[in-house]
Amino acid sequence: WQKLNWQDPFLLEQQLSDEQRMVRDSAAHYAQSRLQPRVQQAFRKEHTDPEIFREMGKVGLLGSTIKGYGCPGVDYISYGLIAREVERVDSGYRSMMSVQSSLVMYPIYAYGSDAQRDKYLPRLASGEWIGCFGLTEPDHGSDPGGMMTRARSVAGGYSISGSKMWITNSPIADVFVVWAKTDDDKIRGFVLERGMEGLSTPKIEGKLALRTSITGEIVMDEVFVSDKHLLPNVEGLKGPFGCLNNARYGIAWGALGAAEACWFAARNYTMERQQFNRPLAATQLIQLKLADMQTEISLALQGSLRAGQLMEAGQIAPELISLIKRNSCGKSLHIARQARDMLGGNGISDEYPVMRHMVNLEVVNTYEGTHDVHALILGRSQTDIPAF
Ligand code: TGC
Ligand code: FAD
Repeated sequence: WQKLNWQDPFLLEQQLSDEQRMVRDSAAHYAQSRLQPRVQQAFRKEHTDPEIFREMGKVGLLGSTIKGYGCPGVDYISYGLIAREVERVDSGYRSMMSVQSSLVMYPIYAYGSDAQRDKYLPRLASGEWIGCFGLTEPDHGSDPGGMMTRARSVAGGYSISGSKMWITNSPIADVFVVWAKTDDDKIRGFVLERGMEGLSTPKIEGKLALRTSITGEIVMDEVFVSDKHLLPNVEGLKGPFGCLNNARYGIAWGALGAAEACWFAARNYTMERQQFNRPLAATQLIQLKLADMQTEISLALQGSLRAGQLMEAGQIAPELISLIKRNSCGKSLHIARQARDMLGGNGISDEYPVMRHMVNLEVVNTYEGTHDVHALILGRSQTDIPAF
């Protein structure tokens, strides 16, 4: 019998290839050396540093699964490992990266023309340009099929009017992947650019979570775009959902990085903190919580790894992505709340990462499909009855 590696009970490390470990180590080095030192002040001051995109571009973290166009072309397990390392520092930084990679570069790569790929992908890969993804609207979040944004056919192109709400990166974005209904009522994707007449991107103020990542609206008042700005190779909701599959998969890994940070912080704290003349970690209730954290995180990592293998093999069902996204987010949020409690009064201070992770995970549990919407997706797959 082996002694249990308590931090890695399933020996995930052994299941990775040399290349995956190398990608993970390089992301971990970047996250710990460049992001960790900034995060406390960035969250406190609600500051998003656009330079982070340039830095991530240099390290190969943007559009990392894309082959060509200045992207490294790593596999999906490596993409998950990157998300985990970045989100170990802060969910906001992972948000910035995953929107750029999965929700902006991926649709241009998968649905765009050659000219669109050549124009946008290299600059998005280097972080010279920042991208955002506009699907959610003020009155249509969980039901994007009801969107009101319209792209009316006009001479030479389209006139787009409508507004998108809760859009990661929008106030600092150069490139906007926006979904709108055309005259035939079909949902189509468009690539808009900063500076187009009628386009504005007000920042959403007063966010109590994800404060390192700027969020805004995209307001479009008869924005004219030529035909060259239409993504030619997809129509219908499967366009945006195809992008969301990749992003949700990354979140399943990423949220676990935040959960691990909370677990380790809670363990270290309770090993040191003495009450009633012994460490808190010597009490049964604390050990129960540590055991639950270890169990949920290690099982969820193993599930995410298997999902990554299925992604690579082209055998994954979107519902499995719902399952791991929902599980990782819900469990990570619970772990963060428990860790916050275990740190007592110190748990609410930003000297420790747990409360920041906790409030961030409230967002991660909501965006890219809420916890309950993913339950309904899974319910539909078992019963064939849509209960939305
Ligand atoms: P439904 O009838 O289910 O589907 C319509 C069409 O879409 C296809 N489809 C998918 N295709 C690929 N992948 C998927 N996961 C797909 N899910 C559906 C489907 O086959 C169908 O195609 P077709 O050809 O037959 O037309 O559509 P519905 O309107 O009933 O959908 C219901 C529901 C709940 C599944 C869906 O609307 C949903 O997932 N809602 C959640 C919305 C959401 O996730 N929004 C995310 C916004 S982006 C974001 O949050 C970014 S945050 C990023 C960050 O900062 O990190
Ligand atoms: P609603 O859909 O109004 O849901 C409210 C509640 O009702 C939830 O609990 C939900 O589970 C529940 N509910 C909804 N429908 C049902 C039902 N049929 N049955 C039972 N319960 C139901 N969107 C983008 O397009 N791009 C982005 O970059 C982006 N970034 C974001 C960043 C942040 C910080 C946040 C907070 C959100 C972001 N979003 C983005 C939007 C996000 O995807 C939506 O907030 C999310 O999909 C939920 O939509 P909603 O907020 O309108 O909530």
